[in-house]
Amino acid sequence: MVKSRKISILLAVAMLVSIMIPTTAFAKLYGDVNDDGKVNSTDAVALKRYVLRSGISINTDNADLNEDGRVNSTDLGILKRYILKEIDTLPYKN
Ligand SMILES: [Ca+2]
Ligand SMILES: [Ca+2]
Repeated sequence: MVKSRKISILLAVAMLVSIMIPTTAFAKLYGDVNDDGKVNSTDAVALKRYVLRSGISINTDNADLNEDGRVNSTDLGILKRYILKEIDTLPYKN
């Protein structure tokens, strides 16, 4: 009886972990430069500041929108176009 309860608790924990991991800890949201879970003009502002070397910290993994390994004005241009709905999906490679 006690053993089966332990197993069901373990199963419940395992299920919770498997549900939570893809959506939180390791999720990558391209364009979410400030890591708030949304892609909007705030991210463009943050990325612009970063590109202009104003010393702010951003999520550079999410900011490399053309996946060239660098975060620069090209990525800023892509993010602006994405926010303006000129691009449907990120990352954007051309
Ligand atoms: Ca954001
Ligand atoms: Ca890039």
